[in-house]
Amino acid sequence: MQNSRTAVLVKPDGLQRSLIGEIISRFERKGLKLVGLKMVSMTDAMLSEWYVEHKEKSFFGDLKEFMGSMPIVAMVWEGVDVVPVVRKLVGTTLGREAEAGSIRGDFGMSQQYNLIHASSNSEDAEREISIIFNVDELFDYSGAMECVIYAEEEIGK
Ligand code: 3AN
Repeated sequence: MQNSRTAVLVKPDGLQRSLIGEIISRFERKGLKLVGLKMVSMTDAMLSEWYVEHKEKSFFGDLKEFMGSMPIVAMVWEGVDVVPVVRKLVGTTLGREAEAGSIRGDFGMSQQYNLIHASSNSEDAEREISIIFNVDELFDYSGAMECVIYAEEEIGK
C-alpha cells in the first residue's frame, strides 16, 4: 500500500461557523498527515476548473458564487488510501442525512452549505491540488508517529 494525497476545502460556511480547528483536528486524530495548508479566495476561473464536473448542473452558478463569496481554507492530507478515508470522515453530501460521527453528519443540515469539500478520487485529487497549491507549498517530511499509526507492511517499509 502506498501513501497518497487528497485535497480538502473548508468552505465559507465552515469558516463562518468557526469549524476550521475542529475539522483539522478530526483528520489529525485519524492519523493523517498535513502536507499543505492555506487560506485562499477562489476566483471564478479556479472554481470553474474545480467544479468542471458540475458545469451543466442547475446549481453551478450558485455554487461558484457561494464558494467565491469568502475565503476558503485549503488543505492537502496524506495517508494510506487517504481519498476514501477522508470521504468517510466527511460524510455524504446532504448534511441532514450524513452519518452521525462524520463531519457533515455532526455539523451540517444542508446540501449546498455542507461545510467541506474532499476529492472524489485520486485523479481529481491531483487536479484539485494543482489548482490551489504550487509544488513548493507541499511538504515532504517524516511523521514521528507513523510507526504507531501503520504496521510496517502497510506502508511498504
Ligand atoms: P460532494 O461534495 O459530497 O462530493 P458533489 O460533488 O455532488 O458532492 O457536489 C459538489 C458540491 O455542490 C457540494 N459539496 C454542494 O456544495 C453542492 N451541491 C451538490 N448538490 C447540490 C444541489 N442539489 N443544490 C445545491 N448545491 C449542491
